[in-house]
Amino acid sequence: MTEITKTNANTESRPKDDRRLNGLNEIPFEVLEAFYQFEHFIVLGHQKPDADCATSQLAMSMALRRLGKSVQLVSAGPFLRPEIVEFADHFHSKIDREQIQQYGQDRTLAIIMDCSTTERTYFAQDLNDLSILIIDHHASGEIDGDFCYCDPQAPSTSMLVHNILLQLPLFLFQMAPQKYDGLMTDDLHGLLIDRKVANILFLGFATDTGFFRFLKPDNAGDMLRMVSALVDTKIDLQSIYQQMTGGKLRGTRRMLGLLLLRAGFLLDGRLCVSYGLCEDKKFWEIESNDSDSFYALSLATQNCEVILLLDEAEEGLWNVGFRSLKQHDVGSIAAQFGGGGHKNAAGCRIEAPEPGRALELLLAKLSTLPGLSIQHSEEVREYIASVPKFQMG
Ligand SMILES: [Mn+2]
Repeated sequence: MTEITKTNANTESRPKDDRRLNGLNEIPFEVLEAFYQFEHFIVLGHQKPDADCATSQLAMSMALRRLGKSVQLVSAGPFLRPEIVEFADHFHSKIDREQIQQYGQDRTLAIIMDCSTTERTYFAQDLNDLSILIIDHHASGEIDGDFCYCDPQAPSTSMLVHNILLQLPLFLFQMAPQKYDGLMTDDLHGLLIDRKVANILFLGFATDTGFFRFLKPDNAGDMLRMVSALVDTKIDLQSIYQQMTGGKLRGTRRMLGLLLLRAGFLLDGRLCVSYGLCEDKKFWEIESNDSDSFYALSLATQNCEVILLLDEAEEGLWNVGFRSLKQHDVGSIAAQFGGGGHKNAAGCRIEAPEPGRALELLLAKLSTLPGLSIQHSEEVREYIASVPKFQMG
């Protein structure tokens, strides 16, 4: 049996697959090859996984196991969001070093998904001696991988996984026809992507695109054509929507009311600012705010274009969420505070003794965005001054 050469396997002998994704970057040959060469995979994502991260990890692990690979599916958690709670049991909270020894470091690949640094997985020190593949769709931040399939045009990491799962069977078959004989069917799409995997991938896609609405005009058509194949497996879109949006604790509804009551609609309502404190969460007995609903309701407000939500993580430490419409690049603001995200959705953490001070720092930076001259606005100063250290009762 002759070995398939790189050029040969990569292009010429690859039959045209009509469903192959067009609106995304080509998967680098070395990335596909890595799935062929490595035997043991540690599938990681960022801490505090969202649905895109968790589903990408899960779908990738399921596919690799179907291909006869050994997989450690690992997450630092916590699985706080209701839409991914049901996945938590599939994940280990630690990397099993013994298994790595058993397979050998040179046959082990760590896949880091939905972020681009080992740091964000919480397992950086365990990964020093391993080869690393990054699969991510975020633009900001450096990339520390030996292999990388990163594409900022992709609406979700799950979409990149979807693309890999589409192309992998044929690639593996071409690399080793005898070993992967069973992979050749007419329906390449159905091989690794059955209804169960389709459900999982679609949830990741749906959450990161806000059920399609964050898709970019440039490649929305391609993306929708691609997920149509997931929908063809007869997944139930209404239950996925309910999984994505439902199941929230009643306390989060009260807290949402509080965030809306506290919101300042500044600069003719173009900028919406609000904040939540640790003691609020304690009072309403919730672990986290339903910030997504706050963003959706605020962006639905007349004139509103930019949102800043401050959420106290612990004494003196604040999680900051930004959302924006149109040209406002809040990702660049978050990046200046060491955070990340996209142009219209981003986050960071800052230290400040009280919310008013945190807002001052953040608004000063937001003021550098074209069309948001906040710095000299009297109403913004007034709003900041009005932000108390809120006391319940
Ligand atoms: Mn994502």
